[in-house]
Amino acid sequence: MERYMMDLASNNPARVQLTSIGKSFEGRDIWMVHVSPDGSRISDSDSASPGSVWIEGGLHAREWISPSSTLHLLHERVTACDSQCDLDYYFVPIANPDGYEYSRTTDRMWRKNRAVTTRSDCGGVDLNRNWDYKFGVGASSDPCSETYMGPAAFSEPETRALSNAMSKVDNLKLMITFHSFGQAVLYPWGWTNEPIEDKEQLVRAGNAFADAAMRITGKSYAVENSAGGLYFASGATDDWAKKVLNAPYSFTIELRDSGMNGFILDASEIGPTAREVVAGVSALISEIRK
Ligand code: 0X9
Ligand code: ZN
Repeated sequence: MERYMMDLASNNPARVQLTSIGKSFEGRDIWMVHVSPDGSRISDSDSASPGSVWIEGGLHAREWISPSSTLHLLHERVTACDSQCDLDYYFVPIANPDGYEYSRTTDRMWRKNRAVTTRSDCGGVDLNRNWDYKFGVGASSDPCSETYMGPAAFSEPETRALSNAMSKVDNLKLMITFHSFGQAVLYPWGWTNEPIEDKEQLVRAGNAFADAAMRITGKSYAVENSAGGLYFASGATDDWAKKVLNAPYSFTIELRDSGMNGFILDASEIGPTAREVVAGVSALISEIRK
């Protein structure tokens, strides 16, 4: 995956830039790929793009379909430039590289990062409970829990790197973090059941993703509020991007599940899931540009 990102950057020097936004707990690079607008699409070369899109993948270690689909989407955005390549795209396909590696080598069902905690027998912080907005609501303070929020908001190098880089993005219009499983487009809030004020436009954009996915593969995605549709959970990427960065559109998209164990998909699902994501994101962006 790293080699793919490096090759993409070196083969497309005018549009693709690869940067390490920081190191993980164990010292791995966290890579961000910036895809700039295609120059030919912008009439005035001095003018800024109409907006930026941030795509996060792999925050949870065992959700392998997330980095995979994120890379497919990245590939499509670079190689199949269409009416949407006047935007700036920022991709972090493997937001939790230590966890991903640990899931590959040691414990397939690992979720968190690989931080050493106060408990020698229980490591790891749930990076989707560690963001600095409503930290601690609907999360666990027990290091042995799968949803351990960590000792403090942004205690983890991964969430610090991600939030620092996301904060520097100009004119952030859309944030999507890909997770699995459950086939759902989740919109804020995750920390409260109070309906969000711009619910209508979030649902409209979410429906555009779901309708496109249905058209392309027949799979159904529910469009629902994080807290109501799923469960209370705070300190996640979506609520932070919406509240702190004021990104008008912020979603957690839960990708495919399968019959046996939703996290462990058959390899034959990789291609179709990626096609759903590519069609879904493209439809979602078209909808929000209206
Ligand atoms: O619980 C989570 O972190 C996400 N589900 S997962 O099965 N991939 O772990 C959902 C997060 C939804 N967003 C918020 N609750 N803010
Ligand atoms: Zn997840």
